[in-house]
Amino acid sequence: MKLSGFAVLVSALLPALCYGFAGSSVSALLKENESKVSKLKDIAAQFSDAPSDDIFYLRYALSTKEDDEVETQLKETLSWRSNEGQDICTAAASAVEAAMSGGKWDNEVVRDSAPNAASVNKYITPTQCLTTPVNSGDLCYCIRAGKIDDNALMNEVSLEQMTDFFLYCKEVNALVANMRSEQTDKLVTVLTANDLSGVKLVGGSADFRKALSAASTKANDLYPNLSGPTFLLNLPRLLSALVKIFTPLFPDEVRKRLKFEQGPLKDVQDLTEISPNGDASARALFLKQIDALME
Ligand SMILES: *[C@@H]1O[C@H](CO)[C@@H](O)[C@H](O)[C@H]1NC(C)=O
Ligand SMILES: CC(=O)N[C@H]1CO[C@H](CO)[C@@H](O)[C@@H]1O
Repeated sequence: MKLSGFAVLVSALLPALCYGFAGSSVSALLKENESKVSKLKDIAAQFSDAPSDDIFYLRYALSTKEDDEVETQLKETLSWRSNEGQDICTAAASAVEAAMSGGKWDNEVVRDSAPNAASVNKYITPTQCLTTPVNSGDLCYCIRAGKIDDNALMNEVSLEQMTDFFLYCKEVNALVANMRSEQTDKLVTVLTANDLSGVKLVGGSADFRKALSAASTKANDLYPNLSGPTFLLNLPRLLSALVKIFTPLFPDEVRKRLKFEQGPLKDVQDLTEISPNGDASARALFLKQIDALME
């Protein structure tokens, strides 16, 4: 499956324990955690449309939280998925299925199926926002908020609609990560490369930032064991001011795992260059830089 250009907006970024979980394969983890997974699946049976995918439950089973906390978290997720989140989850599932039906990833259908696509897609395209596989087998969600006309965008959509759009992107990423985990027998993580070049210190849309933040907080609960480190790249000189704007967007646990770096994506004009169908040398450099950041 090709993920080139699979564009999604993320914000959020769950904590990752250090990268380097070279450990067990998905099949071994499923086996060792079989009883926990099946207990979680029994709980899920009370909800309509609960996912059937074992890896979805495995990510809960691997939680370091107490069992009753994990069960509560699962119930809350499933309740969201069958109520407020239902349209988002249904749209994401059919989009991913349609995207793969031709044998190679068709990103357009994923973009077109997003909530409020008609408005949002005018402002957010794969040139500023895309998810691409990296050498480790994980997915890297790349975003350049500074290249998005957030004020114009937020004139067309509400804070809630924008949040739904981001949650849809996270659901698509989660579905793809679980599918690839199954195919590769390695638990796939979603890394985030947040390129801050061109980001405005003042004048950006507060609602856009609030939507990122709301989706980030929600996703932290909805997708345990999914998100890896967040790289904050190419921070302009006015560093401290920017840090103040950006870090409150992230939940506490995430804040601790933010990594500031210069370099990756710096000379990339358009993010599609780093996709597998993009510019071979730009992609090779990006992959090398991400490998270095993950060490
Ligand atoms: C998922 O859980 C495994 C096992 O506890 C852990 O090693 C890995 O780092 C976790 N991944 C993320 C992204 O939290
Ligand atoms: C509850 C449980 O069985 N957890 C196990 C899941 O698999 C990991 C990795 O093998 C074990 O370390 C856990 O104890």
